[in-house]
Amino acid sequence: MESIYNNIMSAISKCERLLAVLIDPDKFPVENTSAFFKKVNASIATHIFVGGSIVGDFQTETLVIEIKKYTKLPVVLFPGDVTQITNKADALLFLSLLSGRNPEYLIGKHVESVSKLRGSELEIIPTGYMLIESGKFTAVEKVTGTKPMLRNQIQNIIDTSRAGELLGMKLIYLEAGSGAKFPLTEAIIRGVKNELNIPLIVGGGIRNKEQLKLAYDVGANLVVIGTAFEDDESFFDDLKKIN
Ligand code: 1GP
Repeated sequence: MESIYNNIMSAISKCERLLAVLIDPDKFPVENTSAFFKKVNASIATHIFVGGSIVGDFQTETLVIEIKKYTKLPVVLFPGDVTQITNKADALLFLSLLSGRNPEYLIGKHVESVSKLRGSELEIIPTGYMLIESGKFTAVEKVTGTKPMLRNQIQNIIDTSRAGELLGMKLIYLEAGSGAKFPLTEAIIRGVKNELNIPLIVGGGIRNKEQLKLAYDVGANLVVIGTAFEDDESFFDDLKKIN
């Protein structure tokens, strides 16, 4: 497979809007994969992200193997833990939790993962991950023991994302948290995008076409949606490809 990161860059240069369907191995019934991917493949989705905050050993690998049977879309790991890394996927978001100050999620888990990544063909994409408060206590906060950034402290959010870029990260993932009550505000997305020279991923709490369009219009290059598809697969019908 061609470089997923290069494909993202090339899509952005053509002003294409990218959409990742997030699948949490802990919540997704593997036996639904075939039916679910009929809908995914007919939709405007461009990427599959796989990961979750709390996932049992081998659940991710089993699911990735199954997903690969039903789609040609790139499968990108979005791991909540080292145990979720599998060579069966195409790429790995190598996440640093820039919004928090827990060294385990800034460098500790990364060191732990190296023995697993040695010799692996996974494309590794260093990604600055930033959790912004969304009116709900999230699994990320619970697992990482960190607090999200305050949504009214926009300059701090902008400066943090820019620091991630200066550290050499290739993507910034701005996150309201899975199942967030409300998605990130226009001001946050726009402010961060204006300062960044690397692609911007936005996710959390996006449940309809209007919110999706707004996220793109104000600067998201790639939007991630999970819960809306988990709750109601008919959302894929709204996002069908137009041939
Ligand atoms: C979570 O950004 C993703 O990490 C997707 O969030 O489940 O709310 O769509 P939702």
